[in-house]
Amino acid sequence: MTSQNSGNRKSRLPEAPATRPAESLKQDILRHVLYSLGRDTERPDRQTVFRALALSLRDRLVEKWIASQRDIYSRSSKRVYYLSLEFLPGPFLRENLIALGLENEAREALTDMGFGLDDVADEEYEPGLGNGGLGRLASCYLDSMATLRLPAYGYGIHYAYGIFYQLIKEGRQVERADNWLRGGTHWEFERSHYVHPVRFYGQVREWVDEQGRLRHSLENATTVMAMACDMFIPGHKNDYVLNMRLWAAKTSREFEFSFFNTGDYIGAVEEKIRDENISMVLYPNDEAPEGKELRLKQQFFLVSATIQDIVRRFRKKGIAWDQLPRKNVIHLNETHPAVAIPELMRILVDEELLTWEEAWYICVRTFAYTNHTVLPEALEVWPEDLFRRLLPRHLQIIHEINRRFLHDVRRQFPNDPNILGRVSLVHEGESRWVRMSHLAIVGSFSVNGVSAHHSEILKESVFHDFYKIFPERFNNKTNGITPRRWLRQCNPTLAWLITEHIGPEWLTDLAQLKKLEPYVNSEGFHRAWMEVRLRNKHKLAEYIRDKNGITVMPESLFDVHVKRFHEYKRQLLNVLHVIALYNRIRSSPGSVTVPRTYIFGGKAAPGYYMAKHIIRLINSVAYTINTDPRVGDLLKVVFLQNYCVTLAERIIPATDLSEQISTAGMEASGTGNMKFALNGAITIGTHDGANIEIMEHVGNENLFLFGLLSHEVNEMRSQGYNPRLFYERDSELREVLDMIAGGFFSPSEPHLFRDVVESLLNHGDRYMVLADFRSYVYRQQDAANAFMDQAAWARMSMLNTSRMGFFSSDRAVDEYAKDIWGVSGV
Ligand code: 9GP
Repeated sequence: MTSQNSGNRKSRLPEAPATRPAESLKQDILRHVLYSLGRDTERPDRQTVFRALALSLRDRLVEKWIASQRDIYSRSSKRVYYLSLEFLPGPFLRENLIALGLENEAREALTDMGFGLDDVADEEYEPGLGNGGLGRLASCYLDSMATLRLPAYGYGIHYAYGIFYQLIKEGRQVERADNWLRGGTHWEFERSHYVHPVRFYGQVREWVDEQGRLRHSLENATTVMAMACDMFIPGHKNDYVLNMRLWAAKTSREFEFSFFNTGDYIGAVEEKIRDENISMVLYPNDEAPEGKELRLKQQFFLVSATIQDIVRRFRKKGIAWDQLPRKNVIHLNETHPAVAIPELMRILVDEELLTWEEAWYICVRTFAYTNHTVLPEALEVWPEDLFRRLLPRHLQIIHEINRRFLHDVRRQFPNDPNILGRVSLVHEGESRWVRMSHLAIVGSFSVNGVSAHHSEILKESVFHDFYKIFPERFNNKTNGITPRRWLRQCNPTLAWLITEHIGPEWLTDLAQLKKLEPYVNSEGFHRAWMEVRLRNKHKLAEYIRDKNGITVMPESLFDVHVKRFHEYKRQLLNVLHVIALYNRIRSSPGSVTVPRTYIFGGKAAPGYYMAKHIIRLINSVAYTINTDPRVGDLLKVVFLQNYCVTLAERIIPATDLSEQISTAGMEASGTGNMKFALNGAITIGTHDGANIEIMEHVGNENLFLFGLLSHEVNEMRSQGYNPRLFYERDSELREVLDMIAGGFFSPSEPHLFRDVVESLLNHGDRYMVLADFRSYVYRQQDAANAFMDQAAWARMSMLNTSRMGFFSSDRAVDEYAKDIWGVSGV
């Protein structure tokens, strides 16, 4: 990442106070080069300039943050605390420059120093503190909360290692540690004085105090300190800045002293390392919790430090505890931070000596919970034994919550005794498990899904019993994405073209994009639109040539499937179709007329065998096709390694066809689908998650939906789905599967991919790949036909962009603010 390019000799030490913003920025950069980074201002390298620019922006951000905090204090506003085990902010530099309105000034300042803004921005290494959709959504929401001037705080973990760096070696995924901190942190402030003790393990002591009250306290606990690291999230050109506070684990001082005093120096250091491990690494599992003790520790670590912070701020107000929900709302992003519910109960009952009823009244009015998945394996549960060992008092509290809850349910449903087992917070069987989603629902006043379709599924099936018990709690908040990053920043020329025609208001009011519609019939606009898109494709083609050594035709249809690898996302269905096309090209040249470039990207959880195997299959298929001279430019297959926010920003603006092909009923929402459509890509997708709402907004004629509906998936399964029938009936499909199983793509290891085919034919094809294959092939043909008419394609592309206004995270966050949080902008 570092570069030795040095600037020209015009650089100088800080001079007299500058007046022009560009000049003032330049002086700040030089000051940081010298005084913060200790480098010679005459010849800073690019990395140094990047860091100095970041520090100069941080100066501006912190000033605005302090002013924003004062505003919140002076108005005594109700605050929103957004708790998430993951945030995936992506690189900050451009986003901050745009938000601060300093892009041109930075360009000028850097040019003056002999650097290009693009090159300097490329020096940034993004913090990968999330797995995918859930973490990226949290970051989009912080951006919108800042833009809407909400009194909000993001709380998460400062992992030393984020999501692993993915390499593709001989077609296989190889994981490398992601040391995102190796270049230092230029955006954050480490608050070594802001530490909270977090206590694990130990035993609960019960005792009676002088007033005759039964009290509980934790003895012999292990204490780890949580230290705050603050990063700033600016609103769009509104001088408002929010704080994302990430906790890093530090060993406690008493601990160090005790060991050093007894002379066990190495012991002290070992313990220190063990304690600090808590925030060492992000778990790389998306949609399938690993159930490891360290992960539960991480969850409690975040929760305990955050609740202490919230309580500290609340105490300063000196008002009664029952005012807590009037002044604060705590949002749980998934069940990961749900242990916040018993933690707040513990503080109120054990420390503040409120009665159980008083404390529960406060809790249930303070928490709100968003569910992001319906996959059974992703619904988080913890072995009760583990809970008892790690958080003994919290388990007691969960049992008490459960006892009272089941008591009420029994009264509400006297004729349905089985409901008790279904809704209990503790699953009782051979082994006992704490069900975190049940805890989150029972302890929150609001439970929402993330697309209309998903929220219906929650009510109708996954949480149907709870919906009967608490119908008023359930609601929908369809996800959204920030247009600042996902159009203005990643696709600056398209953004400029849009602004030129309809003005800049769309940046904070995405519905304004509708104003583009009159231009869809203008030939000049068409041409400009397609020119911008083609230029983006040229840039991506260059990147592919540099990174993968593959030459692709920018004029070909760029068909893109980038997201996490999971069987339900069905990258396998895509590759089956690629092979079918390949066979058509080989068997009847001339039958495939639209040249295509298939681009894949995404990480698989390191322990997820089948997902990794599918990555390998794609790379083997890519090798076979790309080296077959009969294919030529008609078909190219590319796997771009290490998909991340930075890479998404390159790929999305260059995409023609966006693959959103999950098994219906399994993708809660998706947000990639929104990013592509906003940038003018056409969706090929299933009736799933937010695809359905995208179809409602852009029009059925402007995207390609296919496949079974969720209720058809369920019906087919309950009637005994037999994937073999599809294999037997469909000769094209049969040929494709036989090639994979027979080693066509792995000649040196003929059995290599047999298990992929087995999973489809002999193990039930859980994700209904074969059932949807034929309708997918037809819709792909429709897409190819549509692409041949470039004018019609351009029209579809423009209509997609112009009708995506609803999918702004500003709209989504505004709905959260009004319907759930009860807060408004300051
Ligand atoms: O799988 C969902 C994805 O569909 C959704 O867009 C995203 C944000 O709401 O959350 C994902 N869920 C998870 O990552 C795990 O719950």
